[in-house]
This record gives sequence, structure tokens and C-alpha cells, in this order.
Amino acid sequence: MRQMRLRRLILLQVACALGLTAYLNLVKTSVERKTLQKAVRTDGNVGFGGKWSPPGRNLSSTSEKVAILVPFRDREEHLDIFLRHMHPFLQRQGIDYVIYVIEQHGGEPMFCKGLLYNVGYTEALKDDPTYDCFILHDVDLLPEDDRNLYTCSKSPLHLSVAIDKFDYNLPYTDLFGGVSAITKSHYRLLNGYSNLFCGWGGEDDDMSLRLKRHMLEISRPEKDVARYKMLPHNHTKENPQRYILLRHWLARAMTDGLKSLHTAGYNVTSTSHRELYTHILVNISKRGGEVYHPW
Ligand code: NGS
Repeated sequence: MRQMRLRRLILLQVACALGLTAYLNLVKTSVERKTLQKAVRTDGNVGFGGKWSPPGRNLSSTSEKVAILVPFRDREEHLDIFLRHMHPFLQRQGIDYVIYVIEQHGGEPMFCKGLLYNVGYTEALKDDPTYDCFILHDVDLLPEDDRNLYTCSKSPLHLSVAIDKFDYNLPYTDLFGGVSAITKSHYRLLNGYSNLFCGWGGEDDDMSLRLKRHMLEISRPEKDVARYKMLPHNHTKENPQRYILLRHWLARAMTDGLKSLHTAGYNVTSTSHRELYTHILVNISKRGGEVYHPW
């Protein structure tokens, strides 16, 4: 009898200890979540889908609406750091914005950044046709200075002028990659990016040539303002066909881009409004080894 009572007492103590541990874990997780949210949310809440408007903005407001397009694949750790950095940064600037992460999965083994930008542009406008300005943003670049404004101007803007990796110097004058800002109408006029560049390099140089063709000069903020930190990563697989594609840029400029998106061989698998961004999942069908010659 005494032994049974003792056993029951021990069981009760074990149950209490387990219950207390579970409760403490729950509190810990909730505190961690709140700390992350606090780090991300500076002034008011980030709406579901990664939307935010400056307080006091109403429907009749004329301020610019900005879509931040981030092509993405296999870089969860970068995305986490990027989002924690960007929401407070954009809110301090008072930008009316939404962050779109356009993720490539399956099919084509190489990363097709230009095509992902075109899909992001098209899907963002389906989500909200009133965007005026698009920021084209690599996930591994973090702006260092709040004076580097994420808005559009009359001519396309190249914002990542000074990156730590290049000792805060611009590698070449025609560079348009990294982070850029372009109006909705200019993006359309340029026929967006080429859909054909898969693998690292060249899609931004092709865009730069499109700008020249339309006599759109690249503007840049001051070098001491447009400073960026690049997150460390392994070099992505280069596109061996980029120079061949670039040689024929003019023949492709009118057709290859937004206008040929419907034949570019992709489908949007899902669109979901996540806590800190709108997620667009894209499957790009595998391309052959040969350079595709639509021209
Ligand atoms: C050039 C690439 C661009 C690229 C730039 C900077 O060589 O696409 O380097 O790259 N052009 C070609 O390969 C034709 S970075 O080191 O910042 O990734 O944007």
C-alpha cells in the first residue's frame, strides 16, 4: 500500500516536471517569436504578404507604390537576414511597399533571374495594378544607408553603386545589376528582361543595352550614400552562353521579354501571402543545352 502511494507520488512529480518544461518551452518560443517580430516591425505592423504603408496614408494619397522584386532560390539564410534588414529600412524611409519573393523550383537547373523578374513584375501587377515603381533586388545585398531612397525617378536608377565586395567602387559604368529601380512604364517599354539568361551573369548587361536602345540613361545616387554589404555565398554556376546571347541582344530586344513570357516555358505553382513577404513559386521547364534562337 505504502509502495503504491510512493509510486503514485513519483509519477505525479514526473508529470508536473514534464508539464512545467513544456510550459517553459512554449513561453520561450513565444518570447523568441515576439523578439523577431519586434526586430522586423518598427513602425506599425507589416501586413500579411509583406505589405506596409506609412501611417496616415489613405486611398486618395498620391504617394508612389513600390513593389520590391526578389528572385530567389536555395538561400533561406539570406532571405531571413534580408527581410529582417529590409522591413525596418523601408519603413524608416516611409515607403509604401510590398516585398515579393519569386522563387524558382524544379525543372531548369540554372537560376533564370531575368525570367523571374518578368514573372514577378507580371504577378505583382495582377495582385495590385496600381504599382508605379519596381525595385529589382538581389537577396544577398543589404543597403547600409537610409539616405539611399527606394523610389523611382525619371530615368532608371542603379542603386547598388558601392558594394563592400568591390571596395565600395563601381566595377563598370554600364552595370545595372544588384539593386535597381525602374518605373512600371519604363519596364514595359523595355520589354522587361530577356527570358533566356539562365545561370550567373549577363541578364543585367542585356538590360543595360535595352536602356541604351531607348536612350534611357542610368542615374545613380552618390557613392557615399549607395553603399551595400554583400552576404557571403558560394559563386553560382555561370551561364556559359551569356556572351553568345549578348552578341545578339538587338535582334532579341523587341521580342524576348515580357512579350514572349507566355511562351517562355514556366508556370506559377502557387502564390501565398506569408508573414513578411508575398511568395510566388515558379517552375521553369528545363531548357536544352543549345542556345535558343527565337530571332
Ligand atoms: C559582370 C556580369 C554581370 C554581373 C557583374 C557583377 O561580369 O552580369 O559582372 O557581378 N556580366 C557578364 O558576365 C557578361 S557581381 O560580382 O556583382 O555578381 O552583374
